[in-house]
Amino acid sequence: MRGGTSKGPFFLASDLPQEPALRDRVLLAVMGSPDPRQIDGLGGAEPLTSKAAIVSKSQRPGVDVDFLFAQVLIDQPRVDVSPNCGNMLAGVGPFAIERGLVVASDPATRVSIYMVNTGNLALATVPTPDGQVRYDGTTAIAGVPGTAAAITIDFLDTAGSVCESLLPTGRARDRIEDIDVSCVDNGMPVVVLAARSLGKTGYESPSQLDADHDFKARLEKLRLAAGVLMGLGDVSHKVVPKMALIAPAQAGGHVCTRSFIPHRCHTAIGVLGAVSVATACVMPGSVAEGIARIPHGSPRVLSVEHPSGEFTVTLEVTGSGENFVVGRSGILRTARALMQGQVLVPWAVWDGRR
Ligand code: NQM
Repeated sequence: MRGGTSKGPFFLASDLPQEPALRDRVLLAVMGSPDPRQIDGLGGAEPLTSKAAIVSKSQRPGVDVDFLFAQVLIDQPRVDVSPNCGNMLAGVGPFAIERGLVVASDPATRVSIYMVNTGNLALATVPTPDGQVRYDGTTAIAGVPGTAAAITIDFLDTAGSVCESLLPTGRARDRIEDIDVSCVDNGMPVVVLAARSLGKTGYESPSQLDADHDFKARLEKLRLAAGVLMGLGDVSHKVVPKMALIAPAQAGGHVCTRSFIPHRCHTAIGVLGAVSVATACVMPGSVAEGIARIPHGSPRVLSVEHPSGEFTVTLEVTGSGENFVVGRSGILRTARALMQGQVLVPWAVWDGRR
């Protein structure tokens, strides 16, 4: 399925091994990792198309399905299940309905989803006229050609998803290697910093940024140091925290971003990454002060600009200063079922024999 700006196989949990090491070997074989081209599998040789979703009926009271997200690394034989993915999440509601895990209503179905990776809840509303999932529609999202049916997703409790809290270092701003950063986890651990503090405008293209090896090395050094400060330990083999450069908005939005996931520049921005950046923007004392425009009202509606357009995040915010609290956040995505079938996994992967 395509979920938002990501794509990958969706599995019923009952079709995969329960044991994590064997499950990961199967996922690596499905996607063709490790290999920079993923030529021997279904992976698309870039992080946004090297993802899998594992879905099951939930045993939790009031929850419809459990969703485990797997980031299959491309050039290493590893699968990272530490963060979530708000894009793949967009496919979970339609998949759950089509696979009979949730009974559809007319005209829309609410699917409550427990995100196993981070232990948070999301509420997706999927258009289901006459009890059938409707994929076509008029909603455009940046990074996906054409239009499709809107799926709205509310995140109920994402503060401190992977880290201990919304501000994992306990501060809205830290100084690492002489650079001011804000470390925020509102669904995704992200290190937010002013593009200009690393000598960038923040308006460069992803390929320009990816081609600057000195800059990328400096960014990774900052990330490793931030990972320790955020309580994540040695993050050299983890896909979190992500890094986000910010600059004043250029196209009528509230802030402009270039995000790194974490080693390649995103051609758009991750869903929960955008929620965390938007949270940094409204957070008193963060590095976004003087860079982001802050909308008023409640919920706050922030337009986060990125290399291929913008991403709108709604945030419920109460209090100020030390009493600043973020509640529910909301986003809009689309999804598409692309194929149904069986992926063939070599026997050797299951029994370990070559
Ligand atoms: O932040 C990219 C994506 C993502 C993850 C990444 C995502 C999110 O665009 O919720 O969606 O950060 O690796 O799919």
